[in-house]
Amino acid sequence: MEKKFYITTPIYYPSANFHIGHCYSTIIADSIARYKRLDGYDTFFLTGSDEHGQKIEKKALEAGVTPQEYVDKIVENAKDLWDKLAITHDRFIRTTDKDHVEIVQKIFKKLYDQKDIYKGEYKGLYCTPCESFWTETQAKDNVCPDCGKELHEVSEEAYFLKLSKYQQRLEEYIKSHPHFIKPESRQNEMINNFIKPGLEDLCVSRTSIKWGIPVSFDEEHVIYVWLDALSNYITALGYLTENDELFKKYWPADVQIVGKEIVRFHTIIWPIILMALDLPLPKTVFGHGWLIIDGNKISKSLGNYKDPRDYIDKYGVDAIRYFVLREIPFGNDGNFSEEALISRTNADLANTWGNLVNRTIGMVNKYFDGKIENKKVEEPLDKELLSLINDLKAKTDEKIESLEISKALEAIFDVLRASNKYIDDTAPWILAKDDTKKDRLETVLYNLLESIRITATILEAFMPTSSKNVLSQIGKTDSDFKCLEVNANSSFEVTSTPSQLFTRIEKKI
Ligand code: ME8
Repeated sequence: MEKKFYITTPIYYPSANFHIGHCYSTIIADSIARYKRLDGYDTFFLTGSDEHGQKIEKKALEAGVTPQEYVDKIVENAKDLWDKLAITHDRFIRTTDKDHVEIVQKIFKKLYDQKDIYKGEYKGLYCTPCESFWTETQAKDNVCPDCGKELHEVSEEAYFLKLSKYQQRLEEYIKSHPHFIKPESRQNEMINNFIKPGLEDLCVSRTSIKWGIPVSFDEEHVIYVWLDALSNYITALGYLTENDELFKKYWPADVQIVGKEIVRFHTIIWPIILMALDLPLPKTVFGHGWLIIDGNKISKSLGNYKDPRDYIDKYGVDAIRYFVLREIPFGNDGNFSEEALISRTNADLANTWGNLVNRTIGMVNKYFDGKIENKKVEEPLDKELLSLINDLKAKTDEKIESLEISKALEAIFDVLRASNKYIDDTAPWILAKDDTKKDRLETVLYNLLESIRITATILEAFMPTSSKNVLSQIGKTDSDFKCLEVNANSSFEVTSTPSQLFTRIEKKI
């Protein structure tokens, strides 16, 4: 059977330009998608924008443009940002896309016809910035549990989705599918804090908002954003249309990446929508932690951030990708600071990876005019390095599977560090002084080039630009995941004009 893989990011609100927090989720998803593609999976990677709702309506009004004009501009900016970050999504879905709008209307009608959606009266507390409704038990002191802003009471005719009907089935599902919610700590949080206290039916339409998808059979109502937004993961694949090959091929999603504050929507409302539609649930919803600046979440409402392009221009795209992937451990929050970014770039990218590539290519040019093959004059100390290299792909596979990307990178950098140590231990400059050691010297450099080839091939998923540069400097243009063991019988011709991969950055910000 063909190996397939479907990964998604949240679709972000284009209420303001995207910031480094949005980049973080998208870089994680992109790196996993790239890794899977390189590993032979037929992969679909979806990202996009969640364009409807009151918040966008208000922003557009303030800016004196229509909501559509407002979001068009931000989406254009977002697409440029994803280009600059080397993001390889297969589709950028917008909730204003015609196909999405039509399918959401069909989903709503289907759920209404089968009585999972019914008409009632909504009374409750609403947070405008988060576009979330809260119950009195959830919202203490009349403030939003997510953003801390004041809630207002609203009352209007509305349609509701019967969450309560699926409550027990959902709880059983979560308990019997330990990979559904990751990290595991969030499973208990969902069950104990949200499901066990009882699920109230969810309001899925509003009459007070105009900027949204109209309910096809009751046009006073527009579909309330979470039903509209969550459906993107299946509308993007042509669910309920004649062109549903992508849906048949890729659904259910393998990994849905979301920030921890929206795990609740993705592991309660979303699975219930899917259950009601009689569709399988995503295999894993991964709730990652937040990037923090000076103790606060980087956020549009706090405005505590720079345009991510400023960092990309200053430090390079791969340094940014590496930093966010390496610095933030599985599921935890991580601090985003330029100082930490500079330390990581200097220690790992310039001093470890760049240095290894530069020293090795320099020696291959100096001692062998740029061309070498394996002379197989082995010594016991080679074994340790070679087995570390040969075990690497199995380790990174395991860490990608468990979504511990920072550990996958750690394993790759262990090999790079061991390779630098191998240079110090074998001292090629001493071997070069002895003519009888020429074949040993060539074997040492061959082993180093194999280490560089294999690590750069895997690193292409995370730092595509620099990895391709390394591979081309050592005369290998194909990054082939099928050849990730040391090849005893190959040869290399390295560039005679090596360029530095990463330069050390002075700590002046
Ligand atoms: O919630 N650190 O959109 P949104 C890490 N439209 N990740 C962050 C972050 C930070 N400081 N700030 C934002 C929405 N993110 C909805 C989603 S999905 C059907 C609808 C990332 O623009 C993280 O992935 O508020 C978070 O969940 C998402 O951006 C929120 O983006």
